[in-house]
Amino acid sequence: TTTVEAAGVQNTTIIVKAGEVYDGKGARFIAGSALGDGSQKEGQKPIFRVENGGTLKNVVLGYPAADGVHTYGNATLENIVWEDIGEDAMTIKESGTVTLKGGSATNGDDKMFQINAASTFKVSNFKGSKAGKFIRQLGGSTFKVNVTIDNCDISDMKEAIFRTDSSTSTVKMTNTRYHNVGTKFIGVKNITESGN
Ligand code: DGU
Ligand code: CA
Ligand code: CA
Ligand code: CA
Repeated sequence: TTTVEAAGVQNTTIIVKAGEVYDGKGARFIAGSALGDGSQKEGQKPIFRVENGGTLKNVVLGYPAADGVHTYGNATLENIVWEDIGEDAMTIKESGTVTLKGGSATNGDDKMFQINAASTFKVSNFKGSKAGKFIRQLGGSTFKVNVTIDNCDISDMKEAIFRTDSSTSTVKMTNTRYHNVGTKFIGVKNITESGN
């Protein structure tokens, strides 16, 4: 299924239902005040919610982007451009494999990608710049997250590329260019790197 809703100011979250493909064809979305102001205030709503097996592609999120994109289960995110990061850009809310390929994100105060459930997060061919952390596993959580970063360009992170408090979480970073990222990995016990 391909659904393109009207682009522009969103005052309700757009839901990409289980198994559905949502192709924005390059349309640009921003959050209305009902979703949030894109500040560091918690509890803002996402512009997109992607349910299990859903695909979101070819969309631009502009300022203010509120709580960005939330995923529930397995999700594919392709060519998503965050012109600005709101409270955060994307959150894994429920366990699954989340694959993010292509696109970019910039201008965040703290987290770019927030992981709130045991999951596999695969990011490739993505450019991330100007935030606190490229990826943050929920503070204090001990579930396992497997992160793979391939062919990315990561720059200007105040703190880290991936920060976790879980001794079981892992990261594999390959063929990635990075610059000014603070401490590359914080709290990660299992690190594999090549070609960076
Ligand atoms: O106390 O639960 O920042 O999903 C901390 C909060 C925080 C989350 C997270 C998020 O970890 O709200 O945006
Ligand atoms: Ca937050
Ligand atoms: Ca958030
Ligand atoms: Ca921002």
